Amino acid sequence: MTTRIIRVHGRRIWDSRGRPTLEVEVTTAGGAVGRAAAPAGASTGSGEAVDLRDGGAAFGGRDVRRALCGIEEEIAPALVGRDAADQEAVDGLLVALDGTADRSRLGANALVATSMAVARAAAAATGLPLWRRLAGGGGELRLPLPEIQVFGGGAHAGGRLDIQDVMAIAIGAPDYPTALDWTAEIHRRAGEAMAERGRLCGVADEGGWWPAFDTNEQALEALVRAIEAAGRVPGEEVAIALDVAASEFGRGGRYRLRREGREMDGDGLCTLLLDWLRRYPIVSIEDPLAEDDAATFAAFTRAAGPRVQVVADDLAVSSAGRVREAAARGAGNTVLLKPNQAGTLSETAAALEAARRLGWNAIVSARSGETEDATIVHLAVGWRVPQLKVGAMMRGERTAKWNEGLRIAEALPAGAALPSPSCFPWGRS
Ligand code: 2PG
Ligand code: MG
Repeated sequence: MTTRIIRVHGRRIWDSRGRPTLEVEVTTAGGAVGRAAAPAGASTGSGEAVDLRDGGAAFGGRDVRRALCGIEEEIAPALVGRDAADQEAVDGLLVALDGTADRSRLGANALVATSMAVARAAAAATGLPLWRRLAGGGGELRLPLPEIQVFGGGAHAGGRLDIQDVMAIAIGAPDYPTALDWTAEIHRRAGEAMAERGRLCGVADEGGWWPAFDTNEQALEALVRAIEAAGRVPGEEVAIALDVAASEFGRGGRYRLRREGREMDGDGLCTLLLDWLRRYPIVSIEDPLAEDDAATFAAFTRAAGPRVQVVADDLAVSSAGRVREAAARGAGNTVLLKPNQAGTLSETAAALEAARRLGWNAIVSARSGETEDATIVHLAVGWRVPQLKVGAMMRGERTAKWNEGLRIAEALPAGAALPSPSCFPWGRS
């Protein structure tokens, strides 16, 4: 059997925040090698699978030597001899081996790198790119619509904005390369305008500009101006997506907008966001309320209406069970899928499946701490997820993903075509 695993090798490498992370290489009997690396979040949901980090003084306690030992001493011996082509069995074994509910014994970082490396090895062994192997039969494959960061904030930019991601979605772009072209120009224009006003501090964790705004709303105004300066029509060709990441500044129903020196309850935050929805071309809002405020999250989802994409990240943490709970409450209509929140690919796929059954949409997402690993692009294409969130078109760990999409486009029967507008809440009549 060419897909039999004969070697699992862990390696300590570096992520885009200059922190240690894990890479795993899986070799099969046929000589195929699959490699994948673990990303790391900064604004993590409390229900996420947990990384194993060393603690202590070095690298802020974030070293991964213990997790690396787990790969070499426990995961490798358990996986050797198993079939890389049976992803569910491999992932089930990883979960059982870890033995904890939150994956903290071996670490979600060890598990996700191994799980993705096994998938890549199985694809390599059968001579297929991963996206094609994941797709199996079924319908047409398209590249995902990019959700691209222009301004960073929150935990990714020292709290310079309260909201975390101010992003552009090229909803009117005819294809994937054009979506990148339009957004790159918007990103450039936004940076230029900020520099002219002396409001540019640098680049945030995901490659968006690290801005000096006085209010959160100034970021929305600046993005609309950048869209226009790039020659695009706001709301028709390019719209705004936000990740409010409200769990970062809200707890127990109170929300503190430090940038603006004001505090409000959940209803107050809803009112603020609904006002933005009326006045700016926003089509998507992620984590509008905190993870401990599901009732207000649901109230916001109802008030925003069916044409606005309301994305559950911290609330659903790529977990099938939590997607079901959120949907039962009416909190959100779209799930953000980050494999390391779940721990393994099979669990991430289960969250996608749960979302689909409930009529929810999905977005595959990178983390704020990334590597050059581009596996998530293959997941988005192969799993037919219509959107991808990776950060900006700057910083190598981000371009690694956007550029992988350009490569995949050359092999897709539909070329660089994007999903039909009817795949998205804002495109439905
Ligand atoms: C998010 C991600 C990406 P992090 O909140 O959606 O923007 O950030 O990886 O820090 O959780
Ligand atoms: Mg988020």
